[in-house]
Amino acid sequence: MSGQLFKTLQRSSLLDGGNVAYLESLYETWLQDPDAVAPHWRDYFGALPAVNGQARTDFSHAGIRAEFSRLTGRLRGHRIARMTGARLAHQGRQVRVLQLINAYRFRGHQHARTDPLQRFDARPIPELSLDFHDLSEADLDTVFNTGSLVGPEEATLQEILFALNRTYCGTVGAEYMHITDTMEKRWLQQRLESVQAHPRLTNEMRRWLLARLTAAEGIERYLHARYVGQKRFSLEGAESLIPLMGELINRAGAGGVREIVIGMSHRGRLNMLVNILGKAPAELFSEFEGRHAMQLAAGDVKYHQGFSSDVMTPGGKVHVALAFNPSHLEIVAPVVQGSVRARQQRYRDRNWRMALPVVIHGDSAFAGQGVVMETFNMSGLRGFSTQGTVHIVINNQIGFTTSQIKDARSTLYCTDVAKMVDAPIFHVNGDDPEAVLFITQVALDYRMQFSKDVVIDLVCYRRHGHNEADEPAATQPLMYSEIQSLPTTRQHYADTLVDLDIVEPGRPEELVRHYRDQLDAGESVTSGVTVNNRHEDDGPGADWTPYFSRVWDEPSATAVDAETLRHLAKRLQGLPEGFELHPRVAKLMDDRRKMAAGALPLDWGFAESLAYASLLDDGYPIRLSGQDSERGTFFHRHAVLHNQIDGGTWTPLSKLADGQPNFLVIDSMLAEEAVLAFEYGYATADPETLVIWEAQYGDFANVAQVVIDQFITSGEAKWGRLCGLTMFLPHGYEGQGPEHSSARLERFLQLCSGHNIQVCCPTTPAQMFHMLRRQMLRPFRRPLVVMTPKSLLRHKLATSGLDELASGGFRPVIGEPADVDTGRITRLVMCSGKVYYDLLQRRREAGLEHVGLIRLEQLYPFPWRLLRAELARYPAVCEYVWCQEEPKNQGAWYSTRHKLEEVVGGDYRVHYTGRDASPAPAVGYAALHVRQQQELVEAALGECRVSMKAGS
Ligand SMILES: Cc1ncc(C[n+]2csc(CCOP(=O)(O)OP(=O)(O)O)c2C)c(N)n1
Repeated sequence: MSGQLFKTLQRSSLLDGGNVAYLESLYETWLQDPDAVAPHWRDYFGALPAVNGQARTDFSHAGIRAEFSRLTGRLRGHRIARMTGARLAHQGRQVRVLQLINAYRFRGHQHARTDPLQRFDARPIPELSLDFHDLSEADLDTVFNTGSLVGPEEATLQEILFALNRTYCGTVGAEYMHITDTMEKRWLQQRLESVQAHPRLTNEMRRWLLARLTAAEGIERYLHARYVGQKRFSLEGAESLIPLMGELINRAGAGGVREIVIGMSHRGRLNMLVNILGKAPAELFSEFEGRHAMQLAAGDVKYHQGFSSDVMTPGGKVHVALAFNPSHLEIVAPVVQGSVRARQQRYRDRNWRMALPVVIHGDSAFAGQGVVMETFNMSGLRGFSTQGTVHIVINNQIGFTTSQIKDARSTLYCTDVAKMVDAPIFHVNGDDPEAVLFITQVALDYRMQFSKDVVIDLVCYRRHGHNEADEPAATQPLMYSEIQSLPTTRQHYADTLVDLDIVEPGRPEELVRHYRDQLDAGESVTSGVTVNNRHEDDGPGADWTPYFSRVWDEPSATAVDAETLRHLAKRLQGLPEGFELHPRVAKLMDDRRKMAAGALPLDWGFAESLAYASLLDDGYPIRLSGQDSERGTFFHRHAVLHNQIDGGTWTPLSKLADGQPNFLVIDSMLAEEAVLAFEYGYATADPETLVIWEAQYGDFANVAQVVIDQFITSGEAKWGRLCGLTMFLPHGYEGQGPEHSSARLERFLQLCSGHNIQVCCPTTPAQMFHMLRRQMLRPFRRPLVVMTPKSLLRHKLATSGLDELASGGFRPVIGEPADVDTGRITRLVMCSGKVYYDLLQRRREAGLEHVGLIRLEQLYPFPWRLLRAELARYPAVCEYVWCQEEPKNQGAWYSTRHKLEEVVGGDYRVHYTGRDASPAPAVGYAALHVRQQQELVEAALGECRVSMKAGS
């Protein structure tokens, strides 16, 4: 090996003269960054042998050092004698020139002119100075090898510096040296450093840029003058966003993208709607004038409205959807990911990347909100990746009144979080529209090439206050006096084009007038854009028309005949040859075999599997994600089996039949907010798939409360968006302490209105089966919140027979069985969830035959009709009781009591039995838990009147 390497060294032209010091420095440079050295050196160093398994990049390792000194020693012997002093000195400088090149690649962005306000002098970066590298002006005319710098192999230091400054310290600051993948870095260097790769802008393109900037500025000025003081969250100061988006859509279309979903918050949204998505200005004006169509239960402000259009591009039509967003500044990001993933799923047989997510951020929000990090963390996960998102930060260097540098972040840039996924980050001066255009092309091409996230940091400013009624100078006087003195981006660019004779004097003003005239006429100001804003046609392949029913209790045939169930159960048992299950899993599979044969009653996990299998059989794809959902937190699901011999996996539900719908059960990353938002986004883009998010324990749903409040429960009222998302929230008081007991049922019930969601607490496997099937088979889509069980998963009473799956349906109310003499019941206990089994057992033990039990399996929409019908079966009742495990201020009591009393009717009151009100959901002392549980059961059954609470 050494001999071979030695020959390589001898052959190397760079080593001509045999400078060992040079070789060593080159090696050190390579260790820091393999791309900093020429390709043949990269190959050579890469080929150095690992010693004793130690990576060759560990130069400190004695073995590597020894190997290396052997080689350099031999070289020294052969060549050094022939070196002249001048030659040696030159080689030393050559090494330092390569290090200087590297320094520009690493740190040039810090010296770049990316800030249009130029409030700070470009930072002096010592590493970019000649001094730092022991070089001087005297070296400027010396010719050096350029190493891996794209361009000629040799150039004077002066030329090298010119190229480096142009690439790395102009109006673009490119950060990419943190990327570990060498191919990506090389690709980016090619695009950034090579002059040929920079677009030669035609004059036509320049005029297009000016026209787009005129539009961006024009709409804001028009609204400013016409609707004085009304909030519009102006884009002014960041007008380059409009040509950026125009170019992005065009280029994406040309590159084969068919759908783009854009997520953005308030800033510049109205501008986007009119200038990119082609919303008719007249429609926007009528919203400013308060003349909305008012078709929705609540509606939303104009800068939260979603919209979609078909945009004609050189590659054909692209469906562009601007996602509805609430006021939370970043939560739409994971929603967009889910929506795009659903759309990509439709293209999966062709090219997943045909749907592209684009997310536009504010600088403060990007740096501040944790969900940004969560969303980046998703970007490479197999169940969540969308093959790369283009992120654009409207970096206006302020957040409402908060100063960026002092108070908004601890990082150098607001974009630093993106480095966690090795995303390249391009800081670009928003006042240089041509640079913005160039970087947009590089960013999009990178995403299309590598299927990874990329960030454009559009460094700009905010011309007005946070909103138009706000006075920014009150808190940022210096910044705003600077801003007042700046020409607008359009003006600046128009002057440049006039100076260059590309545009005739007077033409820019003509463009301004023309745009204003278009707005006056209320007509669309975009060309090649067709508004396609109908929910029923939500992009290619998504048809919502079958799901517009609003009747929640429309019957649906959820039963599946026993023969089909047995066939599906058999398919679920199939395993590949030689697949060895863990003994506990093998026992579970064996039990399921017996359940299908009628030898054992069905448990929860099996009924759930059969619900999925039968829905797949009916043609519905399924997607279930959550922490540890593949196995199931409580060891009950085992949707993915693991071969104990080779670690291979097998998912029986995806092996039911050839060509079956997609079944994906996936362990999610350990986050709730972004994951739930993702699944909401998925469900709003795909009515055909059963989409389920499962919390590890129900209480963790509160980490995603913003998704529940701002999307799941209110999305339809605000935006008319339908969504069939299902949430599994393990819930039940089992002595596990304050945190793992409650899914905070009360919070969901408080959010219920207008049949916006469904809240169910199924207590049998058959109920779970029918409920899940009902969610897909009914002609409407509404979110379903399920309080799922823990101990009931293995409770000997919480079982069902196969016949219960083969007949009947989901029962929102379950009273006493038909064979019970309900005429003798004088005390009726109503409850929901697992406490039913505690009541049942105690009633049996105590022989309390006068007590009847009714389960409310669906708490919302409240089953008025069914409960009334059920109560009619108990003519002798004189005491009505509600029993719950949750403390009185929690659970269903306060939101359900008035409904129960209305149904009970007459002078009857419904008495509360349950835990006293409490600030914590449950106690942490196991013994106290047991005592409380026993007391509330006895109180409900009327055994212990003392602790029974009056219903007031
Ligand atoms: C999660 C969240 N927290 C707080 C707010 C209130 N808020 C609205 S805009 C804003 C400042 C945003 O600054 P930045 O992200 O820089 O965007 P800009 O408005 O400057 O474009 C704040 C704090 C919000 N809408 N959402």
